[in-house]
Order: sequence, then structure tokens, then C-alpha cells
Amino acid sequence: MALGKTFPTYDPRTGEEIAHVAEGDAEDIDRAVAAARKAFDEGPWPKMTAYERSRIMLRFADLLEKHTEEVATLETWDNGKPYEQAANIEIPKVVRMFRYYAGWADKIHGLTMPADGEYHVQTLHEPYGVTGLIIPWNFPLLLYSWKVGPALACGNTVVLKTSEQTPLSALYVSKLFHEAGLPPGVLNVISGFGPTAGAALCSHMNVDKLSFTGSSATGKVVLGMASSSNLKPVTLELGGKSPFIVCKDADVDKAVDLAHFALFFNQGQCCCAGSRTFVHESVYDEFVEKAKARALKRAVGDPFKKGTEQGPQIDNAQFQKILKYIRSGIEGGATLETGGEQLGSRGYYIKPTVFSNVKDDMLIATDEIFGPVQSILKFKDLDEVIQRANATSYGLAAGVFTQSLETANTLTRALRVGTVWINCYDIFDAAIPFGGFKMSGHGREKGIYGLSSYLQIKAVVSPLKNPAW
Ligand code: TXE
Repeated sequence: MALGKTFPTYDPRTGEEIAHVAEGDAEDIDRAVAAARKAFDEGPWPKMTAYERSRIMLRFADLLEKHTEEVATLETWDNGKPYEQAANIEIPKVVRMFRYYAGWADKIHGLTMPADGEYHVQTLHEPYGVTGLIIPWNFPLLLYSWKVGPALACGNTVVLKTSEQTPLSALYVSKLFHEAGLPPGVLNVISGFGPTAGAALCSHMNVDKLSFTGSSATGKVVLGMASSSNLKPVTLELGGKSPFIVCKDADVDKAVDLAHFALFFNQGQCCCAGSRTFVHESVYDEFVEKAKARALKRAVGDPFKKGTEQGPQIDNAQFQKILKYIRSGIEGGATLETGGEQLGSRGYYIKPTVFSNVKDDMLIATDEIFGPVQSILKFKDLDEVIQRANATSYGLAAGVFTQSLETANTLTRALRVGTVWINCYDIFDAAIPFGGFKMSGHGREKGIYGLSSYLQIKAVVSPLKNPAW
């Protein structure tokens, strides 16, 4: 790297610079991978007892909890998300995730199994080694915890590349990790861009495993680089166009609230946003009217202000992309019920937008908009909505709103998605696995399933008796 090279990070409320951050590139990735390699091969990390690793992670969680205010402030400043959301929902979830995986560290073990013949067979569950982790900007610290937590608990070392839009919070909390006693070289954080630092990490011959969260388009590139370098395995958590299905027996007021939350949470910037709201024809008109009223009530403004539900979008590129999709919805013949434009003239605020009369082939119903734009579609019966809900290359999540157990069970089994939320949405406990079917990804994060992304299995076979030679 050109020593001293930096890049600016911006406040989405104004578009103004917050700070310049050291910009890592291929050379820095090399150095970070070398440090992570040394910490893995020579220790101390995988050689420490699992209990000691767990204690460091727990100490980190305590420190993070103590510094919630500063960390949430950085997250809001850099990302634009409401401070109350960062401080009361996300940082506590990050703390919880590290405690959860700290609890796993000393409970990871293999199996013994019977085999034909006179053999003792056992498996060892071992860390991969150096893991390369790439995260996006929509939940910078939450996604940090989804990857760094299990990677470290399993005894891997880490090179993490943050998103160029939101480098600040990860730098701050990684210092806390150091304070918690994490040995040098175990966790290396690089701020930098995708095509430079990110690509160097994906192509690196000395990285043993990758985990990536981001767009499906970049996910394909990541997979290509992994396979054309050293065939490192890759976990991918990618985009979505998740259906939220409101059945004819639903309590409309509650369904409206939940569908609103499912789409608008985090400025609509969620991979699992319920971005196709399918509503049964018998309650459709009432639903649309109430969804519009709810969107009009949404408190949009400065994310540091108490009571703000929606802050600005992350940056100008995302802001322009969303406005383009809104224009395409209007031009395509959907009914714009409310919103559809920028709020104010400064920063990247968009009025909560609701479209009704959306047809399946409109871009607002097929593409991941990643913004505060609700698309409401009408359906007649379950078979039809199942077919339409599954008619997408994505398969991340779905919401089902019904009072009927039978309907819930039918939909749950028919939907080709990694998560079904029934009469709830965006429940993200540490123990619940998350990941996609189809082009929404490979593998699972969180929970017991998330461990398998960071462990490989070694079979050990020995004869039961001393051989005769
Ligand atoms: O994503 P990218 P962007 C979707 C959402 C959004 C769109 C574009 O629809 O509008 O993607 O967002 C790194 N090699 N999601 O451009 O490019 C990049 O530096 C290695 C859904 O921000 O996928 C960042 O760290 N890495 C998603 C990360 O990839 C590369 C969350 C994500 O960036 C790279 C974010 C490369 N060649 C966006 N190019 C979700 N699943 O939640 C980029 N990166």
C-alpha cells in the first residue's frame, strides 16, 4: 500500500465526510493473512484451551456492552440507522452473539461411530485455519458478530474486510477485543474496497475459508475467485426478494403493522426484507388503505433524534438506485399510494413508499430494491400464492400471516426459503440458523448450524487390536 493512503467515509444525513480511514489493499491483505497464518500455525489461538478462548470472547462481550453508547453512536453516524435501533436492538444482539458462541467454544467435539471390521473410528472437528470474512454496510456490527463469533469460537484466525461505506464501528470494537486479551494476529481488520482488498482476500492462496455477505452479483465473483485460486470453501449470504403472505383469515391491523416492519425496518436495507407483500383479495383493499396510513405515519428524520423510525439511506448510489426503481414502478403501471420521492433536500432520505396493484413481472416485484418501498400484490388462493412466491431466483426468507395452523403448515413446507416467520418477522436470535435457498446463498450462519461453516471434519481410524506385523 502507498503508506498513508486513506479514503473518506460519509455521514448519510448530509453526505459530508466524517473521517478518513486507512485504506487497505492487496499488500495489506498479504500482511494480514501472514499474521493470521502465524497466529494459527504457531499459536497461541488454536493451541489455547477452548475455555481460555471462550473467556476472552466473554470479556470482549462485557467490554462491548459497557461501550454500547459509543459503538451505537458510530454505527448511526456512519450508517444512518436510528440510534435507538443501534443501541437497543443491534448492539445487544452483537453482545448476545459473542456470548452465545463463547458458550460453544468448549463444547465442540466429534463423534465415535461403529464401522464394519475391527476398527475404532472417531471424528475430530477442527478449525479451517485462516478465514477471510467480508461484510456489507447494512448491519456492520451485527454481521461482524455473525462471522467473527463462530470463526473464533472454532479456533480459526480471521482477516475481516469491512464495507467501504461503514468502516468505523468494526475498527473501534476490534480494539476492545485486544483489550479483552485476544492475542496478536488472531483478528485482523482491513478497511478497504471490494475490487482491491476484497478481491485480494478472495484470491489469496493462504486463506483457507471465506464467508461473504453482500449482493448475489458480487457473491458470484467471490465464488469464482475462490475456485480459481485454491478452491477454498465459501459461505455466501446474499440478496432476497422475500414474500410476506397475508392470508384471508388474518387480523388486518396486525398484518399491516407486521408487513410494514418486515419491509421498512433498517430503511428497507435488509437482505430478508419482506419486499413482496402478497395479500388475499378478500382483505386487499382494506390492507392497502391501512398500509398507506401506516407508511404516512412513519417517523423519518435525523436518526439521532428520539422516536425516529427511519433515517437516510446509506449513500447516494443506493439512494439513486431506489428512486430509479420507484420511477419504474410508476411507469410500469403500479399505483403509487404514498411516498415516491426524496424527503427534504439534504442527505439520502426517502419518503416511505407504498405501491399497490403490483404485478409479478414489474421490476419492483422482481428486483431487490433495498429501500423503503413496499410492493403490494393481490392473490386468490394458496396454490397460486405458493407458485408466485417461489417464482424467483432468490430464496432467503418468507413471512406468513394467518390464524390457521393448517395454512401455516402448508405454506411453511411449500416455500423454498431458508427461514419462514409465522405471525412474526425478523426474529434473529443467536441460536436461529439463517441463510438462503437458491441464489440467496450457500450454508448457514448463527446457531449450531453456523459452526459447521468454520469447522472441518477429520476421520481418525485405528485397529482395535495391535496388528500382527
Ligand atoms: O454490495 P456488494 P453493494 C445488495 C443490495 C444492494 C446491492 C449493492 O441489493 O443494493 O447489493 O450493494 C465487497 N471482491 N446487498 O454494492 O458489492 C464490498 O466491499 C470481494 C445485499 O454494497 O455485494 C462489501 O464489503 N469483495 C446484502 C461487500 O462486498 C467485494 C447487503 C458487499 O458489497 C467485491 C449489501 C469483490 N470484487 C448489499 N466487490 C445482504 N445480503 O444483506 C465488492 N465487495
